[in-house]
Amino acid sequence: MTETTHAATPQTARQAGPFPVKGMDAVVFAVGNAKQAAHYYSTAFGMKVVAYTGPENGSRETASYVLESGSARFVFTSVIKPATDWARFLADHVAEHGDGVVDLAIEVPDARAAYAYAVEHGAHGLDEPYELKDEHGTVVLAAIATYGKTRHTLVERGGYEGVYLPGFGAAQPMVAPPERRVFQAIDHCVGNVELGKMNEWVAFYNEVMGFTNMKEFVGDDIATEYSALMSKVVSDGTRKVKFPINEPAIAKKKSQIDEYLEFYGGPGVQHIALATNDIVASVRAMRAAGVQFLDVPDSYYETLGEWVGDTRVPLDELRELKILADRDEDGYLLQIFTKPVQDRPTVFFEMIERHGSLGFGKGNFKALFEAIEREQDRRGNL
Ligand code: TYF
Ligand code: FE
Repeated sequence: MTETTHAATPQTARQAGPFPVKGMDAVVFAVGNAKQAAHYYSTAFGMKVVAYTGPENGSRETASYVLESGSARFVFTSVIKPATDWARFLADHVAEHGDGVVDLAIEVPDARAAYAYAVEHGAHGLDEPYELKDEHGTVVLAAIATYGKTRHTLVERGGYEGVYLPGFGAAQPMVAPPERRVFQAIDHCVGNVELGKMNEWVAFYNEVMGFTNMKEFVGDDIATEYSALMSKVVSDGTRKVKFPINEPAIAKKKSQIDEYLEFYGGPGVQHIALATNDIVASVRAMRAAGVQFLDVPDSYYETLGEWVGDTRVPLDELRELKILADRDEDGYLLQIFTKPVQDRPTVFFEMIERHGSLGFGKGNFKALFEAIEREQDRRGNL
C-alpha cells in the first residue's frame, strides 16, 4: 500500500545537513479577533498566554498574543487599524482566507546563513536579515516564502532572554492554566497545495532547506482507492521539523484537499499535529472544554486489536474517546483529529502520542479519510 523509499535518511545517520534548524519557533495565525482566539486556545488547548503586544506596547496597528504549551508556541495576531503594509497584509489575509496560518517560523542557529543558503537555492526572500533589540538581547530574523501566502520566518534567538521578541511585553495567563499540560510540542505542520504541485513543493524543501523525504507517503495507489489525496513528508536531518505536503487526487469523490483549497482560497496550512504524552487525558480535557473531534465508527475498533496489538491505552478507552492507533516496525502511535476549528472547513489539529513510531498513521488513512468525507458530505461539499 504505502511505498517505501530508500532515499530517506537512515535512522542511524541523523545529521543536521546544510540548513541546520533548532526546531519550530512558532506557528503564527492571522485571525479576526486575537483576544478571543487566545482565550479559546487557553481554555480548550490548555495553553498559557505569556506575551502580548498591542497599542499599550506601541503597536497601534496590530495586537498579538503569544501562547505556550511545553516547547510549542502559537502567536495570534489581529488587525486594529490597517495602516501599515503588514497590517494591511494581515487584514487582507483574514478577509480572503479566514483565520489561518501566516507563518511557520523556524528557529535556526544562524538566520543570516540560513537565509543566504535558502535564497541561493531558489527561495523567494520576503525579509532580508534584520535585528530586533531590547534590554533582553538581540534576535536576528529573516523570512522566505513557501506555499500560498505562507512564510517561514527564520529566527536566531542567540542568548535572547525576553519572553518572545523585542516589542512584546510579558503577559499574565488569561485563565488558570490546567494542572497538567494538554500537549508538549509541535510534532508536524501540514500544507495543502494545488493539484500537481506536491512534488514541486517537496523539491523546494529538498533544495532550499536540504530537507529529506521521510519514508511514509500516500501514493497514487492509495489516492485512487480512497484517500483522494497524495502526500509526502519532508523533514530536517534531525527530524525536529516535519512538513507533510498534500495535494488533491482525482478520485471518485471531491477531494478533502479541494474542499480546503476552495474555502481557504488557495494553498495553506491544513493541520498542526501536537505531541502529547497522555492522549487520553488531553482528549478528555479538550472534549470537556468543547473541542469536537472526528467521529470513528465502532467497526474500526472491532479489528484494531488484531493488527495494532496492545497499546498503553485499553481498547475500550480508545473506542470511547475515538482515538486511532497505528503500528509500524519502529513502534506505535495514538492519534486523533479535531474537526475544523473555525467556520470555514480549513484548519484543524491532530493530537499524537508516539511510542517509537516515526510514522503519520498510514494504517488509519482509510478510516480517517472516510470520517473526513462524512463531514464533507454534511457540509454539502462531497
Ligand atoms: O500528517 C499526516 O500525514 C497525517 C495523515 O488530510 C493525514 O496526519 C493526512 C492528510 C489529512 C489528514 C491526515
Ligand atoms: Fe498529521
